[in-house]
Parts: sequence; structure tokens; C-alpha cells
Amino acid sequence: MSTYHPLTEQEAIQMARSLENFFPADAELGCREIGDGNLNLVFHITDTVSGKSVILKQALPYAKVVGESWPLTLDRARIESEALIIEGKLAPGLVPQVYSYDPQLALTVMEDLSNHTIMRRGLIEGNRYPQFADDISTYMAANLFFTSDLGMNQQEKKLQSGRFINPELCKITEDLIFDDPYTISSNNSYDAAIADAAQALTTDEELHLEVAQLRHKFLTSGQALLHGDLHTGSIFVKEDSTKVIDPEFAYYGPAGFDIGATIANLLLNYVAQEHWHQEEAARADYRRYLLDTVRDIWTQFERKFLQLWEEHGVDRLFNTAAGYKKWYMAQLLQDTTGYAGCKMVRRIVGLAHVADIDTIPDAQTKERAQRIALQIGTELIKRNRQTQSIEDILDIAESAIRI
Ligand code: SR1
Ligand code: MG
Repeated sequence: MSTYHPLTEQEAIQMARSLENFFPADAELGCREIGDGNLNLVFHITDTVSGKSVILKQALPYAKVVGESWPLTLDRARIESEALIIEGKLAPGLVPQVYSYDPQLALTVMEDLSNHTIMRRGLIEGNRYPQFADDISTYMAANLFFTSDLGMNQQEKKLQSGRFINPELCKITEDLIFDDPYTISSNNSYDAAIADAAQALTTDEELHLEVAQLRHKFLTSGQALLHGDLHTGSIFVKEDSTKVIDPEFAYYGPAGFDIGATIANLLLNYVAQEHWHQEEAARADYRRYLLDTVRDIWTQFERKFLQLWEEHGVDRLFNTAAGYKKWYMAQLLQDTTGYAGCKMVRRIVGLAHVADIDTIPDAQTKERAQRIALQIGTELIKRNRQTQSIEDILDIAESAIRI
């Protein structure tokens, strides 16, 4: 079974059965392919006798969301499994445990998290996750600090960057996030009702100047090892637990890209509340919860990151130069703002959308949500270099729903 081919459910069961010391000899294994993302096969294997379970995730040699016409490197499975192992060491308990990785089959065997919910689904259902801001800020602070030149041996960091050169997956981001939405592209996809707003993105010179700068930073800044696709579909949650999955887009890039991605996806749910909470007071209350979560993520991230810097900073000048930490955090917040904006815009007019908005059944409500998302996204992009505080991001979001 070692030559690459997409596994059948029967083969996945066979592989699971051969895992050392995992399932008991009398295990009765069942398998379901549950991959609902854009790229991979995900087999959920359960022993009906012991109740034990495991996930086998296999990369396909093409982008599933488009089909075989879009070939895609299998090396992303190695990148994902190596990133998960690093993240698990830096932020224990906040990613699934990796049991094994098979390079031939581009297959990772990992902890089953099906007692958690995909956060996007949980938010659509109106649930709240009191532990989330604390966990995700810990995950981002630890990973973005300890893989950067602030917190990691700087020679080892260069070698590590080499293991995370991820050109094909970066190219997807460069096209889908930092190019297509701002031009006429066959990758773009949007409802006819917002064609005017999509068209406006292609001619807005002020916007293009900011996107060009954010794109340049994405292409050239190797600040830290990023997750690279940290949206709410890449996060499993329970009331008291958070697990970040799917770092196949991992590479050394600008740290604000990950923070911005998380915030953008909370804001996409925020705009989608046009539908998901119909009653005004309940809608306002849930929106308040989402904005409080955005604020908590940034403020807790900032505090934890600075504390790690204080305790573990490896660079003499970065540690001691008066005003440097303040300058660094200000830049990071500005990048976060700009990338959050880019992430919102791409989910409305680009190739891959989000269920929070796409599954809104009423056309007018959906259109209003999409227009608000574009309003917030473009404002965040245009004002990214003026952002002084997380309150600036929240103000942009609040103003947009009043229109
Ligand atoms: C062709 S892949 C489309 C999107 O799915 C992933 O989750 C990334 O966000 C990517 O941009
Ligand atoms: Mg993914």
C-alpha cells in the first residue's frame, strides 16, 4: 500500500489496524471519510468495541475544491505534520497529537477531536466559547514568539525556515487573497447582487496601494512560522478546550497574518448575524460577544507575547533598545488589521467562501451581510497603517452595521 494513491475507506481501516499498540486485537473498526475542507481526505476510524478512535488525514495531489485541474504538492502533508509537532511543543494541548506520518502516502495519523466542534459551525449555531480567547492567544503568542528572531536561536531559525518553504500553498494565498479580488479573475466567485461592489474593488487605487504593501510583506517577511490558514474552520472548540488543526499552509511569514485571519473570521460571523440571530437584542448581544472575543484575543496575545519576550528574548538589541518593543507591537497590530481586512474581502468575492454567510437562505439578508463584510474588510485594509489600538478595529466593525 506504500505507493501514493488516495486511500479507500477499507484501506484506511487496514492502515489503522496496523498502528502499533493502538487498537485492541478484537477491534471492530468502522470508517467514514469526513473531509469537508477544500483540499484533503479525512478518515475517521472508530472501534465500536473499545470506543477508541483516530484520524487519518491524506493529502490529495490536487485541490479538492476545484478538481484535478489544479495540481497541488503532497509535500504539504509533511509541512502540516512537522508544524503540528512544533506547535504541540510550543503550545501543549492546543493542537492534535500526531501519532505518525507516512511520506509515501502523504498521510498523517493523529488524535481524533470529534468530541470538539469546528468553531465555524459552533458560531453559526450561536454557541459561545469562554476559553477560546485565552487558548488562541496562548497558541499564537507561543508560536509566533518562539519561532521568530526574538525568541529562537537565529541560526536555527534560518534552517527551520528552509524546512517550511511552501511555494505552492503560498501561491494559493498570494493569488486568492492578494490578487484575484482586486482584478477580473476566473477564480473569483460572487453573487450577481454584489457585482457592483466586486467591480469597485478592481478600480479602487487607495485600496490597491495598501493591498500591494500587505502582499509584499506576505511575500518577503519571514517574521515567524505561521499557521498560514488560521480561520474558524481550522479550529476545533469545546467550552473548555481549543485545538488548532490544518497547518498545511505553514511557512515563515508576517505574524499579523495569523492574528488577522482569526479576527477576520470572527468578524465574518459578526456580519452573518444579520441572519443567525433574527431578534434584535439577541443579535446585538451575540455581536457584543464576538467583538469582546476579538478584543480579548489581541489584548491577551499582546500581554503574553511581551511576557515571553521579557523572559526569553534572545536578541540583545531587540531586548534593550528603548521603544523597540512598543514599535514592534504597533507594527504587528497594523499588520493584523490589514490582513484581517484582506481575509474578509477574499471570502466574499474570491474562490472559497465561508458557510457563515453562504448558507444564509434569504437573498437580501445575505446581500446585506456581504456588503457589510466588504465595507469592514476594505476599511481595515485602507486604515491598517493608522491603527493605534484594537478599539480601532472594533469601531470599524460597529460603524459598518449601523449603515
Ligand atoms: C484552493 S484552496 C482554497 C482555500 O482553502 C483553504 O482553506 C485556504 O483558505 C485556501 O485559500
Ligand atoms: Mg485547511
